[in-house]
This record gives sequence, structure tokens and C-alpha cells, in this order.
Amino acid sequence: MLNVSASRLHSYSVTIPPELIQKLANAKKVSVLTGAGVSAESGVPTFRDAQTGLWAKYSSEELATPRAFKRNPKLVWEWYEWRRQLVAKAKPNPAHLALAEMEKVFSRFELITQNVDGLHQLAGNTRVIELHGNIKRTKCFDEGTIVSSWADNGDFPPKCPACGGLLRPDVVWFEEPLPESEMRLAATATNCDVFLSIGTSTVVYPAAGLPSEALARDATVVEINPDPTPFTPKAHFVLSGAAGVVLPVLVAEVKRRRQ
Ligand code: BV8
Repeated sequence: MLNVSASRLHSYSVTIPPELIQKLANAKKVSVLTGAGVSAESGVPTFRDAQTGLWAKYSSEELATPRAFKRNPKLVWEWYEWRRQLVAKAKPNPAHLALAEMEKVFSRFELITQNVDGLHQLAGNTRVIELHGNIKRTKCFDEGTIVSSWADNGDFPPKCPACGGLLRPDVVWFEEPLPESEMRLAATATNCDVFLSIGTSTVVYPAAGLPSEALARDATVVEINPDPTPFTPKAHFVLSGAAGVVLPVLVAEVKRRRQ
């Protein structure tokens, strides 16, 4: 296992092990799993620290569950409204742009994300496997149907125009199953030459199991994160740094090697 140690965010030069550049330059199929750390540099709080201000007294796990919504639908709806407004202002950062570039470099490239902010699509990635849904979409809590418009009559949460049930964000809450088709696509994507796990604490399953699945299928697995995670000891390469700093250098080095 190679450790590329470095000092903190944005204040260090990135050195990528030549063996990793060579692996990527020769790779036919590259898969990526991203977490909230990739959007951190766009000003979207990571899931663990999405608890600032009004929300400090709740943990994400307490707010992002069906039980929490049934118990206090107004509170949960407002938490998502607050996050939706943050996401609406967010722009793709160099990490997102580098991943959009990667899709052009590798003939077979799969991007799996746990993020619900839609920033990968905004950056230009055309194939994004959203394991946990998308905060910009709204659905009926009772029917599960996507709802794009509703009466703005001050109801918090608003009501489904079809059945009168409560509306909720189209994201996967804790204790809810992940969408089967996306999980199947993600599982297939672990069969690759190189698997990059970027900006995720790898604690929430089943997504957190994907890097280990790739390892078990003989992929070269790389972790990019300024902090260690439970997966760090298992990775072949650990690039200790911010995604927005490491990824642009990684992509540039690979493109240079492939010329
Ligand atoms: C399910 C959408 C079954 C909502 C999210 C015990 C053991 C194992 C599993 C469980 C267990 N008890 C319960 C479970 C299951 C549970 C789970 O895993 N719980 C954990 C807490 C133990 N999982 C579930 O409930 C899942 N469903 O299992 O269903 C089932 C089956 C059939 C029928 C019924 C039920 C559902 C999980 C999905 C939950 N939804 N998000 C929303 O967003 O509101 S999870 C949410 O947290 C994220 O989507 C993400 O997946 C997860 C972790 O967040 P990260 O993305 O990793 O972000 P985090 O803040 O944690 O870390 C950020 C990282 O970035 C850090 O490492 C940081 O160092 C790094 N970083 C910071 N800055 C940068 C950076 N990296 C790079 N660059 C930077 N600049």
C-alpha cells in the first residue's frame, strides 16, 4: 500500500505514485464512487457536518429516516428545503470537472455517487449512478410517484396533487432500500481495472461496501480523502488530500501518459 502523505487542503503539491499513473494509463475500465467530500469544495456541507445552526441538535440519521418524517414532517421538510437552497447555489468544483474529464479519457467509465446534489451532471458527466436519489426531485410519500409541481398554499410539507398525501424529497433515507436498478449497475461497475473511492467516509452501507467489492474482483483500489476512513488500510493507493486538488493533477498526468 502506498501512502501519498501531504499537508492540509490546498496548501501542498500533489505527488501521484508513478505506478498508479501507469495503472490508470493502461486501464480499460475505471469506476468511481463519490461521497459528500467531493461536493465539500462547492460549499455543500458533508453529510456528517450538515448539522450547522438550527440543525445542530439533530444528527443526520435522526432527520433522514421515514420515522423522523412521520414524527415531524414539517421539521424534515424544512431541513431539506435548507439543503436544497444550499445545493441550488452550489457550482461544480475542480473535482467534479476532473471527473467529467475522466469520462472522456477512459473508454469505459462508471460514476457512482452517494451525493444527492446533482453536481456531477452539472459538471458534464452523462452517466451518473445516483445510489441515494436526488434532493432536487420530490415524490409523494404514499405513492412514491415523482411530483414536479404542487399548490403553493403554505402547507409544510406540501400535499400530493393526486392523492393528498405528504410530499418528500426523492432521496433514500436510512432504513430504506436503495433503488434496485442503481444497486445492480453499481455492483456491475465494481468489475473494473481501477476503482477510485473519493470523498466518502465509507460508513454507510450498502454503498460503503463497493470499494471492498472492487478489491475482491481484483481491481486496483484508490482512496482519495484528506482523512483516513475504515477502508484506508485496505486500499492499494491512498492519496491523502482534497479531491479538488488531487483529481485535476491525476487526470492531467494520465492524459499526458496516454498521449
Ligand atoms: C438500508 C441520502 C436496508 C439522504 C443517505 C449497521 C451496520 C451496517 C449497516 C447498518 C447498520 N445499521 C443500519 C445500517 C444500514 C444503514 C447504515 O449503513 N447505517 C450506518 C450509519 C451504520 N444503511 C441504510 O439504512 C441504507 N438502507 O440498509 O436498507 C433495507 C433493505 C430492504 C428493505 C428495507 C431496508 C440507506 C443508506 C442511505 C442513507 N441516505 N443520503 C440525504 O442525503 O439526506 S446517506 C449519506 O451519508 C450520504 O448519502 C452518504 O451515503 C452517507 C455518508 O456520507 P458521505 O458521503 O461519506 O459523507 P460524510 O460526511 O460521511 O464523509 C465525507 C467524507 O469526505 C469524509 O471522509 C471527509 O474526510 C471527506 N472529505 C471532506 N472534504 C473533502 C473530503 N474528501 C475529499 N475532498 C475534500 N475536499
